[in-house]
Amino acid sequence: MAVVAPLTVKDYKSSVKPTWCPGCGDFGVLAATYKALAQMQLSLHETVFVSGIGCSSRFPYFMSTYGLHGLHGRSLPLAQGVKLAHPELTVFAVGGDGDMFSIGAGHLPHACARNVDITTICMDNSIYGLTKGQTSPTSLRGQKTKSTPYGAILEPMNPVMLALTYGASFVARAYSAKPQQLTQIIVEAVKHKGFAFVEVLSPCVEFNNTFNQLDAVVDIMDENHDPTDIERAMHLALTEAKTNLGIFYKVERPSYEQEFATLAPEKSEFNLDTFLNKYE
Ligand SMILES: Cc1ncc(C[n+]2csc(CCOP(=O)(O)OP(=O)(O)O)c2C)c(N)n1
Ligand code: SF4
Repeated sequence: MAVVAPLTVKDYKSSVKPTWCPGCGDFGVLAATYKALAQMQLSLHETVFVSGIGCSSRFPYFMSTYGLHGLHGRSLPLAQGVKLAHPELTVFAVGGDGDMFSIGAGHLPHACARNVDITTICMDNSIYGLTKGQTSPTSLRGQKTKSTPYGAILEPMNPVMLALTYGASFVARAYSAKPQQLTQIIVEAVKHKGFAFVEVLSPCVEFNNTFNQLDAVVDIMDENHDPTDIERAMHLALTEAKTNLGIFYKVERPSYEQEFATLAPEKSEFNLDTFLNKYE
């Protein structure tokens, strides 16, 4: 019997060199993702990265898995579609805070509630990087950007709080400069059977370099946080004095695919053919 060598980090790297600025936080997210995939031995031909548009959305080019670079703000519907058509695949939706909380914000509540088994990684740099530095929904109040030269007027959105409120079954926050924890969170998010939302603080060194401001991070996993306690998860998400990192919430709930299968017991194989046969 032929012995198959285990996949290494190198196997997940594509031949395309990342085009990000030197020092961009997204490099840390990419490296942690390679490590997480190698740790899980995910097969290249059964893994797909789906993105929208933005610097962070270039991610699929740098992976040797399958990838789909979609439209701005549409990574979530595309990724859910891929998963429903091919449930055997491990599917990721990746992109930036502009992509997911601005133009694509309408998809987030439904993706959280629907609970399709995909992993979402939002590289949050609180700025529009690709278009050269405009305010995003997570920009801080007072933040000076190309589109708010006198300072942003609005309070920032809180992605972790949003995902908790929308009913996501797995919610975490990580930091691109803390690669070990980030790798572990990605592994746990993929293992989770349902919609997993991971916000990754991933500074844009060109237009909003917050690396120095993110020193006061606290690992809630070290504090014996019970991830099934939604009230404490919300309390930790709302804490402003420090930046909490870790798995805020994780609960077992049937995925959309599982729920659907119970509605069509005579066709327990859930795939696109179920629909196509029906309408032929
Ligand atoms: C429909 C549409 N509207 C606007 C744009 C212009 N645009 C491209 S990327 C982007 C925002 C990028 O910010 P973010 O999603 O946070 O990603 P980052 O570049 O910071 O990683 C915008 C507004 C576009 N490509 N398509
Ligand atoms: S502009 Fe910002 S987000 Fe885009 S690659 Fe450069 S550092 Fe990264």
